[in-house]
Amino acid sequence: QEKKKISYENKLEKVEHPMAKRLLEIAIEKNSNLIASADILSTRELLDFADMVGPHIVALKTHIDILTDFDADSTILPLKDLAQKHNFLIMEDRKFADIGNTQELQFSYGMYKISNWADLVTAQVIGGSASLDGFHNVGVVAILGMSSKGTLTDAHYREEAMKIIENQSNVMACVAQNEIPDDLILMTPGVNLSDAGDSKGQQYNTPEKVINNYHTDFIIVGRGIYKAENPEQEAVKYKMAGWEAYKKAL
Ligand code: 5FU
Repeated sequence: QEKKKISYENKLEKVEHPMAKRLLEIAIEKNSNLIASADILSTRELLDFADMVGPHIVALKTHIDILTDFDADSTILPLKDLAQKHNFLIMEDRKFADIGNTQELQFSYGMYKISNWADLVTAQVIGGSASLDGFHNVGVVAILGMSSKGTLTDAHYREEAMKIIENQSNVMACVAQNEIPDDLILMTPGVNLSDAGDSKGQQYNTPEKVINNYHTDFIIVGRGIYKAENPEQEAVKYKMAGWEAYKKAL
């Protein structure tokens, strides 16, 4: 008999990080396992997008450094208001990949001051265990495996990376393209219902495939939603596809 996926309710009992608990509670409340990646270049469009898809997502994933008009007051304050209005978390996909001291500076200083507003941040584990220690009051989402063609995150890398991740109390989730232990949250990007990839190495799977095959907890969808003619309608479509696949995998 095939192994069943663990439910969000059961995972809620296993996780310890407060941000992990919040994320799972939101999933249960909204019947959604959708994280929208808002790879959008202007504040106005980012905010409009967040307001549109907000009711359907558990988290909005940002690449804050691609905004051409970032401003703490006009970008972050309204974004935080929308996160509260629609009950989603803000996940900054910074993919930190340096020594601990530098990462701490990048996390709290410069123009973005990520530590002031992000609920979750992504980090590579390439710098080793101690490099992750400085992320306080945030949920760290560790990159275990990447979706791009030719990635160096092969089985050996992932095995070593997983040792770091499992012993790091501020890590609450992994980004990966494979199944992971039940006490961590799994997020999977590279999800699209109509494309197989792009011309720059991205590789796509359907929500059903990543939930069925990897038992992923959360699908991360970028262009599939924000490039659609009607992003709200498309967000609903991905949310329903993700939730149906989740229920079937239980
Ligand atoms: F860690 C990863 C990864 O392995 N693949 C990714 O695609 C992160 N991503 C991010 O998810 C990437 O930086 C984009 O922000 C997003 C995927 O966007 P897409 O438009 O759905 O391809």
